[in-house]
Amino acid sequence: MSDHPDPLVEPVETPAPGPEERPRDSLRDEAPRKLGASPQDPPASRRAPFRSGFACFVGRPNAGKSTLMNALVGTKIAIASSKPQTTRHAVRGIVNRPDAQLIVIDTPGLHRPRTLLGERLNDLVRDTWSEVDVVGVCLPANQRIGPGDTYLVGELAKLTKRPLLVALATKSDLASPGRMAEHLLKIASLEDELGIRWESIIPVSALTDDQVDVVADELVKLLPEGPRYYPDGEVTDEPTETLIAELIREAALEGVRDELPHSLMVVVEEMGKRPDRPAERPLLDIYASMVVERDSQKGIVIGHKGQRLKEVGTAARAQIAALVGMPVHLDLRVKVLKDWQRDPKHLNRLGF
Ligand SMILES: Nc1nc2c(ncn2[C@@H]2O[C@H](COP(=O)(O)OP(=O)(O)OP(=O)(O)O)[C@@H](O)[C@H]2O)c(=O)[nH]1
Ligand SMILES: [Mg+2]
Repeated sequence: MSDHPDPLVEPVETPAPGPEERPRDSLRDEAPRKLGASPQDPPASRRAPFRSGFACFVGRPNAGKSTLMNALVGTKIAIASSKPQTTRHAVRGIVNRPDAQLIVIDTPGLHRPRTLLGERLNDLVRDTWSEVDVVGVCLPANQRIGPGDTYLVGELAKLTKRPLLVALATKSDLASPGRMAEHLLKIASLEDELGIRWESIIPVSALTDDQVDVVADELVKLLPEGPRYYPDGEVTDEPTETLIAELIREAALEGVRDELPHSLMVVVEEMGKRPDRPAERPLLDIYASMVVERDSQKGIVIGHKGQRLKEVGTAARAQIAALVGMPVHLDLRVKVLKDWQRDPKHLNRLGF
């Protein structure tokens, strides 16, 4: 990774901890400490208590978790695709409101692991559960509740320090009213079946923006009183390099299938503003590698006469330019890292 200053992230002053702080735990400790009320906030006498805290979305792969987080935050922070297991790390999106700051953690879909990467992703999901105030369980309305879902909710039920649970019937635009009613009843019946309690059950469509505000209100209502953990206006603490690598991976996922989506990984090797450019015509140089596991996959990713690689580069470049707010020169290479998903050394080095 480069050490160029991150163009998206403003440096945050971290004041010394005050006496009235909440008990420490790791998520709250990692968040930059802030910052009291901002000048635009109404005076304390007219203010409802400020709420803040952490929620995570869980659900099987492809349930719509990342799309819902993006809709709540109002910015694309996590990539989404029709391929299962698109998300590979815990991505934080920050919802800033006058009355609250909600930090949403989007985790990978819980699944039956077939590789060491899969096992590590599942561990990451479980680690997150114990650290959040609320868990939003995403149960897509276009699919029946299956063994994967009951397993997941059953695991949540076993936690000793159990977070509050909200059921989200995602992709509501894909279900008829009759089908939705049946789905909601089935979700409600999980309470007795698995010994849990839903704080609420909410149908939502991130795609058509139906009830996304209701989800935000409900999650905020369940947060404790607390300070802003991140400066107002900040939407994520993901490093820009990571966001860029993810946008390239999203573009590369388009049109590949079978094992290849799982084998694909993107690393930004270096990036920086091109020197000697006039201030009004900046250009960001990005050198990135698409990593695959086998030589045969390399050929597919590059495509006939490099056509696929070119298409991926063009699609990613447009998204990245929108993200960083300046034109981008993207140098995209393809590398083979044999069986990286199963190799602890590779995984450690890649940050899994
Ligand atoms: N019709 C419809 N499609 C949706 C909605 N939300 C998500 N999708 C689609 O469902 C697919 C999966 O969405 P993601 O947000 O990537 O799902 P995910 O749960 O994050 O998946 P993983 O990261 O693989 O666990 C994508 O093709 C989305 O466009 C929705 O509200 N309505
Ligand atoms: Mg996802």
